[in-house]
Amino acid sequence: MAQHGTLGVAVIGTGKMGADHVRRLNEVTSGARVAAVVDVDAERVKRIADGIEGCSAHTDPSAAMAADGVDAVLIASPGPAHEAALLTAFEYDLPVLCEKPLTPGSVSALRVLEAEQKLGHRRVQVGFMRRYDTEYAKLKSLLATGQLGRPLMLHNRHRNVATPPGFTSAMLINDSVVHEMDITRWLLEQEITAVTVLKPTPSGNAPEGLQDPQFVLFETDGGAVVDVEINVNCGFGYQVQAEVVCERGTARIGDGHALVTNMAGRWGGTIAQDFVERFEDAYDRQMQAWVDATRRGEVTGPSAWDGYATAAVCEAGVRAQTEGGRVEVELIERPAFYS
Ligand code: NAD
Ligand code: ISE
Repeated sequence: MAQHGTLGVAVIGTGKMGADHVRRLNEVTSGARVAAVVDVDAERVKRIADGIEGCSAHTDPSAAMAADGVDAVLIASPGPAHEAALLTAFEYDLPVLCEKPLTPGSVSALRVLEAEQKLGHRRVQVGFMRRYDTEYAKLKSLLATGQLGRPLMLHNRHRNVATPPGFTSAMLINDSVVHEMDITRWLLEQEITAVTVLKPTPSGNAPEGLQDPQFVLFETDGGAVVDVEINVNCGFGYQVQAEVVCERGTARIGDGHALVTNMAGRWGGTIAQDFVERFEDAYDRQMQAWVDATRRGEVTGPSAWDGYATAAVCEAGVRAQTEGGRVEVELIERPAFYS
């Protein structure tokens, strides 16, 4: 470890998520410091590094990984840049927290799996932060007690206020529903075997040509059926809700009832406006867990296998969206390395 046993982190990509992770590492997380920052935007990365003591600025991920005091890597560049950054991190044998997606396709994800297995030890945690959300964690613990019986169905709602420019119909699956793919696999401890996508008439809020909302169905190898409303130009707020229907009861999270006010003959509360606000605690806990595990020499949390499995489900989802019908997920047998 670099200074006083703290973990020196190189942050690759300093846009919306990367900049927030830099702030988090500096101000919230204990036991870590930002030792290097990387971005293809040289001015931006210099501006960020200038505000952090002992932090170097780079436009090349490899130079950052070789920089003084770098012990670990956080990848927050766009998905298509992840594979190259991951393979470079493996060359330096550095632990990595990689924002979702691991890579944007199952073939590239398999290359990452193979390279990590060649190292002989796990290095990657994928940033499926919902696993660190208090409400999802409570739901998972409740299911594990068995009190409710076997899960039969899982209903999900995933709503964003509006999409950024350039957001495509496929991105509703690859960027947004990928979180429900991970959470379904994690909560139910089952693999997703098939995907069907239904397409209502697009909302008047959606940009021209965007298929929004979509209704996505998963089938699992444990016989559960899962639905996802993905609705990314709803206009009113950021909402992520989940309800598990089991043999002896149901359990639901995400209603946002943390603070309810009563005033002037009305009751109500506020709705978060984006993921940074809704999942702030989850991002914080994810980062602390990664730093703590890395300092212990361990790798925990969602693995490269989880990144590969969700990439395979995304591919089936995009095919179901464009070709119609039910599309089966093609998955390799899980290597013992990831059991
Ligand atoms: P962004 O466009 O705001 O930022 C990306 C940054 O990376 C930009 O500053 C860009 O200049 C830089 N960049 C581009 N190519 C690069 C390269 N090859 N090397 C280094 N830097 C490069 O994007 P974002 O919204 O911050 O998303 C970044 C990652 O975080 C994506 O993988 C995305 O899917 C993920 N993400 C996760 C969540 C979540 O809830 N977990 C939410 C949003 C985004
Ligand atoms: C974004 O990339 C995320 O990961 C958010 O968590 C999700 O809610 C959003 O829809 C995606 O675009």
